[in-house]
Amino acid sequence: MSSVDAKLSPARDGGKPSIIERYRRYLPVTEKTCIISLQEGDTPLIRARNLERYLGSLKGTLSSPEVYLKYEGANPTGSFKDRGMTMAITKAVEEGTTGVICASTGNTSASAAAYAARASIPCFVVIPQGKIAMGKLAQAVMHGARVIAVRGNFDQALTIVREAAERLGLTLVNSLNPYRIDGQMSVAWEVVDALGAAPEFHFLPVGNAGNITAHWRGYNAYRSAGKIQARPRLMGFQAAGSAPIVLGHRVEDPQTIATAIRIGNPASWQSAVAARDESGGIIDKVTDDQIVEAYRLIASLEGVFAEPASAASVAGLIQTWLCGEPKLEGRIVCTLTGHGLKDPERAIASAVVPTEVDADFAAVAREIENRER
Ligand code: AN7
Repeated sequence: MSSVDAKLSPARDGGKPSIIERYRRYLPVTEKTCIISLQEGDTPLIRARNLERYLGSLKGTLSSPEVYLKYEGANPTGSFKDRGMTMAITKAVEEGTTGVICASTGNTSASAAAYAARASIPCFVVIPQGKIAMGKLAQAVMHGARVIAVRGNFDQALTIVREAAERLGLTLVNSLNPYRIDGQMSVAWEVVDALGAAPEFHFLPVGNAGNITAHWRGYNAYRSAGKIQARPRLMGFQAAGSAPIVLGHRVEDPQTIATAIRIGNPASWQSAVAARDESGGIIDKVTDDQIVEAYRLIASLEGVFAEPASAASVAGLIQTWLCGEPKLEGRIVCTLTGHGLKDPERAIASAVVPTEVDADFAAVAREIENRER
């Protein structure tokens, strides 16, 4: 049993209200529910005017659509997973769980570990050995999760944890857990609350496909509640080497530098296809080169550091803008799913390496003058 205070509420404790408190009426909680929160959500929605000018320059025009970045890296553990995890862990505790388990390409494990620590419950995470970014592994171990690295990929890890949850009586906190999707709907609500309406297009990366499912359900819930009429077209992007939904078949050995979305058999495949079709959107692929290019652009043009998988949304935006189909107009939101600091090794490999000089003024000044030329 967890030792959480039944009255726990971030707002009551003087913090900012958690998403469960803010969106209580759309979520399966009661007044009695003890909320496990790290004050997730309420992330920045950043107008990307430099990126807009860049898009214009690609076509030699000054006009471009309005682009906004929904920066999910600003969540407590540095990714959008916290929106779903606050719900999943809150409900697991409410239902008297003995412990939680997940498979992960990294961010789910970091988030599960943090929220489980806060709830004082055991957390087991199964990851593909050698294929998760260093920052994410650091988080899982620091928060006290039991980390098991399997010699295989994410899809194999997910199969194993589904069986483990069933046979060992643990609560599965992958997005197969419906409470994860419930919490993740809140990203769409925040976008609408900020813009006053739904955007025309919403771009996002697709891996296990829980998040595109949640975005769509979120917009639909707001429409049912009468908050919006029009809904956005959802524009999902997979990495070219891990693009099962685009190809229409499983990928046995998925590959991409964007390890977060290195997934060959997405759990929410059907609902992602439904979100695409019902919204009149697309699910397409972008290459690793396009991902790295977008990753650098977001950081250098806008000062927003997102991890490579997140950049698939902006890579998809650039690709769609260049090919002209569908025609982009109105307001466009790109969800940037995770923080760039999660994967410092990729950042350093993608950028200009620092110049090393002697520790004297003249040597440093020479470098500064060189750069200015
Ligand atoms: C930064 O952590 O699947 O399509 O195990 O970490 O909802 O899977 C992460 C996925 C996009 C894809 N961006 O979202 C995991 C995991 C980032 C991510 C995705 C992930 P889904």
